[in-house]
Amino acid sequence: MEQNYFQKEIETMSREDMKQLQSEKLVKQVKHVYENVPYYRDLMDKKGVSPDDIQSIDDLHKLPFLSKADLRDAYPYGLLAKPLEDCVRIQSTSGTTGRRVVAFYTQKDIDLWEDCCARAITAVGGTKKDVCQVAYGYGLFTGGPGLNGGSHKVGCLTLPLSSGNTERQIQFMTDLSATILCCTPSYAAYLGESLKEMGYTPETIPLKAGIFGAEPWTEEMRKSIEATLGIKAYDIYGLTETTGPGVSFECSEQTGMHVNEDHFYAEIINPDTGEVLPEGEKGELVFTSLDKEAFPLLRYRTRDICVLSRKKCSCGRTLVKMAKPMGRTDDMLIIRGVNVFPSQIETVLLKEGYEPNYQIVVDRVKNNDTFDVNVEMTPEMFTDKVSEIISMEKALAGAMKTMLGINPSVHLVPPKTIARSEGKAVRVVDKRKLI
Ligand code: DLL
Repeated sequence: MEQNYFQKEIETMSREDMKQLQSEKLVKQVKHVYENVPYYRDLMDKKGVSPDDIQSIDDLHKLPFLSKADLRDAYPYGLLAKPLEDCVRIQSTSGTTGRRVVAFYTQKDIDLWEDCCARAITAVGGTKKDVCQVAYGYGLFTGGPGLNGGSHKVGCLTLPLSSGNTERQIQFMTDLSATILCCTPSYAAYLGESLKEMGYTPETIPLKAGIFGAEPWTEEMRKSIEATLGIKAYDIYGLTETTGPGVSFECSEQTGMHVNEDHFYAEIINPDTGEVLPEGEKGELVFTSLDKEAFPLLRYRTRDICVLSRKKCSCGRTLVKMAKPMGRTDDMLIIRGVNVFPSQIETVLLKEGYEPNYQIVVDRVKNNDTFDVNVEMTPEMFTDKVSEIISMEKALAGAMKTMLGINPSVHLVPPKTIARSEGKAVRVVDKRKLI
């Protein structure tokens, strides 16, 4: 029978049935972890909680948290819950300092993960008639392999381009009439710019939808990508520690991402106290893998700041929704004592008519923070008249001051002088040594 990746019985399940399903899975999962992961067993013993104390999802709060520091301590095999001979794959996170995070998968874990990505592709209207261009990186990064697997499951013709080589991306996209594009939002914006320069208009670009994630992006950026490429742009979220992309995905309503909560239970906590917060309150997102076998993290602290909502969704799905992450508890910059999120800068730029091509440089000179924002002028606004540039810089700095509460030094630079990214954009250069 043909698989239908709108998994109606799960995705539209009643709240009570979902809670029942999650509870059954959690009870089993806690036993599995306690018996097979000495590292987590120690944490549970220290907290004085045993598998018998976990009878339903309502008992989840009794379990200890895991964080990136635990992953580093237990590196590489300390959190593995299955014998190595049952594992078929690893994936790893890109570029954090110190030890990398290595996640393990059994074949069943890969199937589960690819199912989640297939649900995401289906939610943007994808079917076996689509041509799906996967321009996330392949390899250790989860973006390429995850969406590639999801695209196969849906039955799309999959173009495994990986990231980079923009000329080749555009050639395949236009020659083979790709209809769905999967990549980071910053790379989607860059592809859009390149297509425009080559004379393509939104009407002549074959794409109809994009599945963009792996980094923060704003509503303004969504609108700008949608206009340039002539598509609907959907968000997708995930992290290596839980599987990769597809932990949550956007539907036709485009107002947040449905969490695949039959596999990943989401909580929002107060990052300072660990207290679980009620629906609708902003805090740190925490995930529990309910049925992963090899690397089943319980109460993993993502550091992403987020809000959950159970408001009725017009798409019919009942899966809880998470907002776009609003920053991270650990990428938040504190400049001259003020909290600054790069996404706030992006919002100002797009509102003021700039493209989201910018870089924040923070330094400390004589015990004072310096805060510089380099911003590309668009070709339309480009000028070499110093007086004009100075007044544009002043206006932009004023708009940023209004948003942030502190004054940056804005430096306008000619178009195309800030390095473009084929993966995650490097938005912040923090030269301060604060630790
Ligand atoms: O970025 C997995 C992924 C690949 C997601 C492709 C979506 C698409 P990591 O490299 O482990 O995994 O990074 C995970 O990236 O904790 C968030 O801070 C951030 N992130 C992921 N998706 C989004 C998104 C992949 N849609 C970390 N919006 C997460 C904002 C995101 N931030």
